[in-house]
Amino acid sequence: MQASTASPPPTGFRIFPGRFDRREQEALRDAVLAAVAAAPLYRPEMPKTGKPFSVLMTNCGTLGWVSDRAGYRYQAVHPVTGAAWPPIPPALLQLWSDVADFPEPPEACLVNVYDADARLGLHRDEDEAEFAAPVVSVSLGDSCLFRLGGLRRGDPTRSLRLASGDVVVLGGEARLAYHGVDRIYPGTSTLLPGGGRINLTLRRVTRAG
Ligand code: MD6
Ligand code: FE
Repeated sequence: MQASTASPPPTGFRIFPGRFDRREQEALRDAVLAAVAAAPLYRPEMPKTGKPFSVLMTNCGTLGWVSDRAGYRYQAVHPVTGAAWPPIPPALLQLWSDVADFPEPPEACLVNVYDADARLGLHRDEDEAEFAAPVVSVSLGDSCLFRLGGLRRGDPTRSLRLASGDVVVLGGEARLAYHGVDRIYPGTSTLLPGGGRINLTLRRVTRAG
């Protein structure tokens, strides 16, 4: 991780550079590729316009985040195959218990897959009913330039370079902060066959209890 610009991030933003070592990253990669074999990557579309995302997606967990012309939502089945999502890999459940500081387990793990040209526009994760729980993210493969803003779209932003094995937590005030991925740095990791970047985000979707 390498930071640039001045203003402090919102409280509740945490980063754990190199939280997973190479061997752990390989094990996570293999678990994610197995999940992708069961729940194939698909290309989401923007609500209303149907404009395709540059990022490919799938999910693990009892609920998965999807986007199509009808809108953003969580659902229990894959939008193309109609099958239940595969389970969240145990190493990710362990990560959540280690860093989330929340008593209930995550229900969704969104898998974002980036090629060299993919981007993710500035957004907030706000389709969940439980904002007391953080969103916990893991980066695998090529590095990216991650942008973190504030609670309003126009707030100042800062940019961080995230590398394979890094973990980011958006909790507290940062839970509803704007963020996005401006670019991928191709060829910066040998983890993924064919290159690219995978980001895993763990979310609590329903109110706990
Ligand atoms: C990405 N991450 O790193 C996109 N959301 O590819 C996110 O959108 C994200 O990293 C919520 C919390 C952490 C994140
Ligand atoms: Fe997000």
